[in-house]
Amino acid sequence: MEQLLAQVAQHKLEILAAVVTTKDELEVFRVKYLGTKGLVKTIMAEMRNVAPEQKKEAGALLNAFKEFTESRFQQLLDGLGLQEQSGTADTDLSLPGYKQAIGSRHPVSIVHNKIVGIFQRLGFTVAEGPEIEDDWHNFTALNLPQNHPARDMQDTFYISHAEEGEKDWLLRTHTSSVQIREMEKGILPLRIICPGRVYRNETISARAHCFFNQVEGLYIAEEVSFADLKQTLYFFVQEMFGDKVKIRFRPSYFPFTEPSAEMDISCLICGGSGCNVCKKTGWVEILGCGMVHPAVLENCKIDSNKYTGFAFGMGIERITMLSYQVKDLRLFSENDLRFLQQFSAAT
Ligand code: 2NM
Repeated sequence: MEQLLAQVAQHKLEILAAVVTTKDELEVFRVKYLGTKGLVKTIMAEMRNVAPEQKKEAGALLNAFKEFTESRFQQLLDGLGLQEQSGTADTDLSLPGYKQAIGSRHPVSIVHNKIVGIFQRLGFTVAEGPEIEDDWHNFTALNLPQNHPARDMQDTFYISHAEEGEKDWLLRTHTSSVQIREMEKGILPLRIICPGRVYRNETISARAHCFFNQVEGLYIAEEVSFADLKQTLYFFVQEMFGDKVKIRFRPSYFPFTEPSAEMDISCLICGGSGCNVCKKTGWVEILGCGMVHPAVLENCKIDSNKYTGFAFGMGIERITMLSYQVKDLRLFSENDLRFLQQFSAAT
């Protein structure tokens, strides 16, 4: 019995250490241990030599050994199966690899960069400022005193209501507030563009959103004229939309400019013959502009007898819609990949 125990232990080690890498090697293992003349059968035959009072114990030992060997066989078989799945012979090395998804630039970002690039070539520098503003920089300094009816033109998101002696905080409704901050610095001449997100309390639709992006421009120096404004904007339009595009100015009103105008370009879609985009007029509005109101200059401690300036403002989403024929503004903020992936990653 002692001898039998030692033998079984020895064989178990051997079986555990067995390695097979092919079906043939596995067959050799099977014949050697589990075949009709295999080790398990041979050692089972040893039962004959075991004393009767030890038969029960020996039987259990040998049955366990048989099960152990069978399960090791199964283990080796499973191992071969796995190897076959990852086997080299069936691997097609010419298959393309997994594609890494690369992000694309947002269309508003592409157009933003293009607009900024054009004005930078004219000598404008980019100025930025806070999105949370006070009443002075967003309204009062821009010639919209308290209770001025023009304040109703912009539905404002207020984020606090001023207690005695405190400020009213709001989300800027235009980036003109940044231009006020720049003018207040008192460094002249000034030639800046202010791109950035602005907020208005509007019902969201295909044509309006409660936040969007603007680029506003400002040029202040001695003897800046409306002719300078026109030529600057004409250059911008040609660079942006091509040299076949025409422009026209219509008189308008903004409290911060006098005179004020709105600028149209000839319709990019129909070339002026009339379509849905231009509502059959042949023209589409793209920006507002004017000569900076003397009161605005004085609010920023700039001598309005010495300095004059022009300013303009446009919505980046609007220019993007015209450039790419996007018909619904909501697409810009919904992050639908089917929309976003249509734009190139490069620019
Ligand atoms: C517009 C239209 C016309 C404008 C005016 C100023 C400032 F600060 F100089 F007074 N910044 N931007 C302006 C003028 C903006 O947007 C449609």
